[in-house]
Amino acid sequence: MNAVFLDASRPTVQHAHLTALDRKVHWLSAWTIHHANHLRESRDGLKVGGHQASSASMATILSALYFGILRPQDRVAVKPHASPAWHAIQYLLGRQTVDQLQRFRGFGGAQSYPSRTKDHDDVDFSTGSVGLGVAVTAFASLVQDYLLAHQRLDPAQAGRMIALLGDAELDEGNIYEALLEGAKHDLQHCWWIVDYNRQSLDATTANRMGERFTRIFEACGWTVQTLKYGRLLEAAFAEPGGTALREWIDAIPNDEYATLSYQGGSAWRTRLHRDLAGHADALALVDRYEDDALATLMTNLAGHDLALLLDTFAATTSATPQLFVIYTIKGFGLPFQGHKDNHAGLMTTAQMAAYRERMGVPEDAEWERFSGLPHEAAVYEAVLAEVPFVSGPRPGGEPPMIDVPPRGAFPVPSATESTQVGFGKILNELARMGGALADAIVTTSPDVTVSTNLGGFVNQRGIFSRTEERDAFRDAGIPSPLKWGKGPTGQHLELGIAEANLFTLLAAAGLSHELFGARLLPVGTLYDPFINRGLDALNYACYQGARFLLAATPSGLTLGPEGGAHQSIHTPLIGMAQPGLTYFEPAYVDELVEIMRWSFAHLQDPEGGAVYLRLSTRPIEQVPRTLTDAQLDDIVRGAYWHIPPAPHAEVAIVYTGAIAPEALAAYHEIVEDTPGAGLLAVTSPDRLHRDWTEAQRARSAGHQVMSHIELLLDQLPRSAGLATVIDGPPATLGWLGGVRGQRVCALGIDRFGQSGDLPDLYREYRLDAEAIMEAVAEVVVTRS
Ligand SMILES: Cc1ncc(C[n+]2csc(CCOP(=O)(O)OP(=O)(O)O)c2C)c(N)n1
Ligand SMILES: [Mg+2]
Repeated sequence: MNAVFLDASRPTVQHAHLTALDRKVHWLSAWTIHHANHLRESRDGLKVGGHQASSASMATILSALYFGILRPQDRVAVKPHASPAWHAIQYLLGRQTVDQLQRFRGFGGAQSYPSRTKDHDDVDFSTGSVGLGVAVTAFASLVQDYLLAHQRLDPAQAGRMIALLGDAELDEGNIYEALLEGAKHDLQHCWWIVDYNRQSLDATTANRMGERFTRIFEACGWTVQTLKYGRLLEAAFAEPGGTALREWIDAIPNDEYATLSYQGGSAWRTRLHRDLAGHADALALVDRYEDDALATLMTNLAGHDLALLLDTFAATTSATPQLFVIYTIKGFGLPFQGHKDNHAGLMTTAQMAAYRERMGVPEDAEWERFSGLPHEAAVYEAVLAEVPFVSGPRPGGEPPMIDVPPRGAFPVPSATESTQVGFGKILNELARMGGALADAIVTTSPDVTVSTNLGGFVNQRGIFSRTEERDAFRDAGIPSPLKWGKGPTGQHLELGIAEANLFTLLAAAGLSHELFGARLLPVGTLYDPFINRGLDALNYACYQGARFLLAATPSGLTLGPEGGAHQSIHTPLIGMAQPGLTYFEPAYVDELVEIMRWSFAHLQDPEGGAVYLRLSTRPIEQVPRTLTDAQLDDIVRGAYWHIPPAPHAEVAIVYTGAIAPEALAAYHEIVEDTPGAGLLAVTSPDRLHRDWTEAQRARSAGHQVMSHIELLLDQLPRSAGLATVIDGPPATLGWLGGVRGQRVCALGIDRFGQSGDLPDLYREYRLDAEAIMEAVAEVVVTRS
């Protein structure tokens, strides 16, 4: 699995060249940030920022990986605030332009934190919200195992999934959720490399966690490699007096070590003389070093020793997941190294000039790739050309689109059905039909597979596990509607109850085509209220452009007896507000069929994205009808006239989702008094709203376009009112009044729910036909 780059016959020459390149990484990352803050014109007075200390802390670890260890198929999530160091490496490798570095944190330039979608160089995983980049590597590894087992990935193209993280990042709970899930799935080929500088954003971190991290990871089956000291220090420890020196440095608290690292040589000497007063050998050893050399020795931690890192990584060939805890100093080599306040610290112009001198970079050659290095550029070009990471193409790409079966291939719903049951039947039918689409689907759920109706699909396609596991109940002849056997051909990934893991897995699986060159169509289910539980991970998946279908069910007050803890309220607004995710909430199963057909195409469209279906367990009477092509088109565009208005209509009732029967009942009540009223079905408030704002933008750019909702509402007189209703926030549909300046009364949920049956709940929360009629009266009667 490991390509060892270092040529054993010439290790010192190779090391020297790589050390020189590593120096350049340190320099360029500090300079890029300096340029953005001190040299580029500022038009708004805002601090630009960037993290010189965090980059310096990790630069050598990055250099070791990218210049010596990684192969094209390895994928890395980089500690967000080390992005300047990462971009510097890409620049040295010829994969990033100087223009991008010069525009770091500027519009159109290299992003503050590595971004798959916005950066121009080849970011594997976006990072920024700490913890998520770590977890996604575990799930990417699981997806890789899935593809290997399904023979959709050439084993020679399998890589290591690597996360580079800060030590304070280890406080993020989602890391441990991923750790537990990884253990269940026998995670492999995953490395998490901790930049153990013992500093967070605010301060130096506590001493007490070090050992515990080791125990936690080992308990989950990981190998923990702790790299503490560099080779200079190790050599000193081997000298007479070295043992006492080691014991001293082992015992010193983090904050005191950091303080001395900041203060430098004479402070080290004073302190060592005080603490090692009885150890003549040790003091003799210490006094062999001048102040600067003593500071270098005492800060010679493993994370700053390139050769040690190269050797350690190259020697790690096991498939077992690895946690590397690598001691470093935050701000290493910079004037604020070790200072507890250095997280956002920026070198002053004078400090930067001194640093430039120290790094041997000539003035006006700050951006040159190899300026100030001992050899001419051709030497380093030759070294870089041999780097295994650039030895071949990276896997991934845009696999061919998979056709979606025609509408007629899907089941006809029963007379009375819920969208959740309809969803299960559609997937079940897809599994039964077979073909490329069914084979590309991978379902997943955080322990709600059965209760979200994925059972039919799972029964047919099986649960994934790298090894065969039999279903003991089935073997014992105990009747159950669900087969729970597992094996390498299974297409369902069963997760424990941790919704963040669901979204992180959907992020990884939803990027399978780009990461591994194999297209998957991930379908995840969960209870709608628990979207909140994994919201940052959902946002993270969307930010990376991951493609997945999320079915959230049950939703809303309509859940009834389950009560307020399970009744989702504000998820429609999440669906509308979340970029990269298109939210639908159909009422009828024939609508759902079309929306799912559209979704499977949208997941594969280069301009597409992820989809969120907000579904319900409420069985509702279906409308016996054959939808026309125009109606089908309207359904996926977000709305259609369930009952079109007459030209003189005074009002329209607008509804979304499982509340449709109440809207219909109210409609039939009011239509006598307000003849010609319309009934508008909104299947996607999100698409409708987005289309409207896009049309406004297009018009301001001089294009004559009308949005779908404008065209629909154009069929109503401008004086007609709108009574809107959704089992969700009233604001989801309330904006419709603004489209053509119509009076609106928006019904919905804006208080916590509670247990009850639907008549009681709909009455209490004003979702019943009576409330809708009252809303109609409001907009009709008060019309001036
Ligand atoms: C979820 C989240 N919370 C807070 C932050 C703000 N933040 C960025 S870096 C950081 C501390 C990082 O410390 P550490 O992980 O040890 O990294 P170091 O800079 O020391 O290498 C914090 C709190 C964030 N990016 N993401
Ligand atoms: Mg830290």
